Amino acid sequence: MSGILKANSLVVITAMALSAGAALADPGHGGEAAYGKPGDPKKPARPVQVVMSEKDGKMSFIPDRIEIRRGEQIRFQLRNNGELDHELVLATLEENLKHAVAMQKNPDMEHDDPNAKRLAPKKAGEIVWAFTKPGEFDFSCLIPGHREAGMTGKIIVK
Ligand SMILES: [Cu+2]
Repeated sequence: MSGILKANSLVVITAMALSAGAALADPGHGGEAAYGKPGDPKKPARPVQVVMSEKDGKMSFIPDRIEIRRGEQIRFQLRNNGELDHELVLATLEENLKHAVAMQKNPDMEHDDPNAKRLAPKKAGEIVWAFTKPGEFDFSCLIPGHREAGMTGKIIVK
């Protein structure tokens, strides 16, 4: 009995520690995330076009793999060619997986963060992001069911 209680409180403590870590990494709070920081629109940026769409029950980003040099600033030019709303959320894989669980509970959660953009069908938008650190990062559509249907991609910063 006490063993079970102990296990439960450990889970709670771990969850609290994880959410504290996410808050620190959140670029919306002025800090720099593991995957970089909001771009400076006055500085040069390499344009990268990303198209969102769905077809035959599959959803995708094209391309779904983007290579970037460390220190490069990217202007993601997003276009939703589908019939549904889509979004691109840039983060670490861990953050996006955790965020996806939060979205399942609150599907209408809106993102007003510099690392995310939600687009209605046939709309275009931009994210300008500075990739200051090397690593492999994730971009996904976190609208429930979309990541599972294929809307995810990888960013490699070298
Ligand atoms: Cu989507």
